[in-house]
Amino acid sequence: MLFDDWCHEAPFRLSGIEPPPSSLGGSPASIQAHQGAWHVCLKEHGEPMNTNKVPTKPFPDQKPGTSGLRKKVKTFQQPHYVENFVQAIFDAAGDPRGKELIVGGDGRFFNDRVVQTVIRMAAANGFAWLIVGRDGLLSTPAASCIIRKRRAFGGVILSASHNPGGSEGDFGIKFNASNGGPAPESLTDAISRRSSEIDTYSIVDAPDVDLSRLGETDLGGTVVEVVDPVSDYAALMEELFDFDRIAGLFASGFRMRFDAMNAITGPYARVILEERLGAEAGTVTNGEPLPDFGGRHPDPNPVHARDLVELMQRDESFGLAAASDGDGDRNMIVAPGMFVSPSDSLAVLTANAHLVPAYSGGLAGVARSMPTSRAVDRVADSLGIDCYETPTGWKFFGNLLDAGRITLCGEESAGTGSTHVREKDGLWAVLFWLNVIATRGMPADEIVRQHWKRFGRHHYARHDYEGLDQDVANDLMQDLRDRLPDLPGRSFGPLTVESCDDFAYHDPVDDTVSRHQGVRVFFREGARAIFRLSGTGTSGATLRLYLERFDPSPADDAAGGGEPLVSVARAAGEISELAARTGRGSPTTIT
Ligand code: VG1
Ligand code: CO
Repeated sequence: MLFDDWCHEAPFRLSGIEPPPSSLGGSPASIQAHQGAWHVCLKEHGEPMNTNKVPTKPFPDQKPGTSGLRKKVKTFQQPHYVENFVQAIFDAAGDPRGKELIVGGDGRFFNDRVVQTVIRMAAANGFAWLIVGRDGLLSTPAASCIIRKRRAFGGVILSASHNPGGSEGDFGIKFNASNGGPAPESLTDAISRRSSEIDTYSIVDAPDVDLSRLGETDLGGTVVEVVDPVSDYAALMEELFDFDRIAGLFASGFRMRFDAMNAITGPYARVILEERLGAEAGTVTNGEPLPDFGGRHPDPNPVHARDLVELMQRDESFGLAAASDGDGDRNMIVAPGMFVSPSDSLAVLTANAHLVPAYSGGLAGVARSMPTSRAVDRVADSLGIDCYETPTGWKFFGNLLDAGRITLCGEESAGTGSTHVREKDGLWAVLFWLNVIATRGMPADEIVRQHWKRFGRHHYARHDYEGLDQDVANDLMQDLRDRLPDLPGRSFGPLTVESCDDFAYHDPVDDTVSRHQGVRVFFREGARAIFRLSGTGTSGATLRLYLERFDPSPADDAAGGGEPLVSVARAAGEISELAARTGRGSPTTIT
């Protein structure tokens, strides 16, 4: 039978939704092409449905930041606001007809409404197949996993990640491309351009799809398939890590606490840690995704998850504590008596990667975002592998991962990831730690201390100045850039500036250049201060000041980065005239 004939009968196959047999003759030849053509064929033969072309006017503020478009819920609730941006994505990302799209979000307030809008618009724009997480839920790394597994066109992820939720909080939309990773800058620029000229969007007339039941629904020839959000992701984790060994660790009485912060990771952590690996019931706390995250700020750091740090100071029966953020891509690791800085965590995982089945064959290279401490650089050096320094945000790692130049990567903001998906991945990092602890048979704090002994310690802290006046923050950064040529050789207290620059990244894979990614000041004494403005905030400006100081022979105690960084913070304050310009005597948050 020829493909075209098979296609002709497709309406009769809709209820069964079986792919064309690979034995079909005629073109297209490959299975991949068969799948695509089959989707087109379903599209042609499915139930006709009314598609509306709705006139609209551009909004001036739909420019994606570090990770997608993030605004107050109220902004997204304006008529046409969501629709305009989603149409801009579809217009900029390439011809959607006959393609497959993954849709889901972190469950925050408005997720349930926007997911239905995206489904109706995707159907109107000609997508043939939509994979939607049950109840509209998908963690960011799980979405990336499914895009890759299904070789989909891409994914629309509804999340403002670590930003607060609820009706007064934030919402966000991001698009991930067919490699599973955040849209690269060229695409986010194109989306933003399109949003500024848009005059219509397409949407089908249809009732809400019931997302509470697994299975398929036909929406004007577009198949909406509701899937379990956890199973593909859990299966991938099982391939990467030694689950038997980790289960053995739990069976021997190892206890841990995982705080899902009433965000998306609860269902994932329950299945993987408690059901598959046998961690005791109650290991996962705050496991129910809630629209307002229970009123907490789903940003896993020692401030917003202070109780975990305190637990690990006082209760010796726990071997590890961890938390993730709103959309499940960040990880916070707390060892007995010790918060592990994310920069250190990346370095420790890199140094121990050979103990994990997925990485036992060696690492191609590693990458860290520029503000992330240079701890991992030392490990890369000792392993004889390349270490890349990228701007903040996951979109810059994608090219390096796709090109096979790196295997692991991470950021100071609690993001760590690898080739397994194209996003940072919170639970993955926790499983990595568990695999290392189980294999080395050593407590997590001891693993970190030994790491410092071998490589030295990079004391690290980030000072955030939130809610600044936008102009004040922009002027501070501009004046700082203007003064860079005069800084080398000048002393600030005990520190002398060795060099400084306005960080620009030259992507070695596609040759694009990204400028103004933060100001770096290096001091002769092994210290560094970085200044940059956040690209994820939704009110005023947030100035991030990143402080680092290397200590080649650290004391054995686990005390945080405070003391060694005092002089670095002072020097940074003087250089930028921080207090005088912002009127702030101290940061809003220190992590
Ligand atoms: C912050 C972090 C950055 C991270 C980004 C997205 O960006 O600093 O490292 O990649 O959030 O993380 P910014 O521009 O505010 O510094 V998530 O988990 O909020 O998507
Ligand atoms: Co996140």
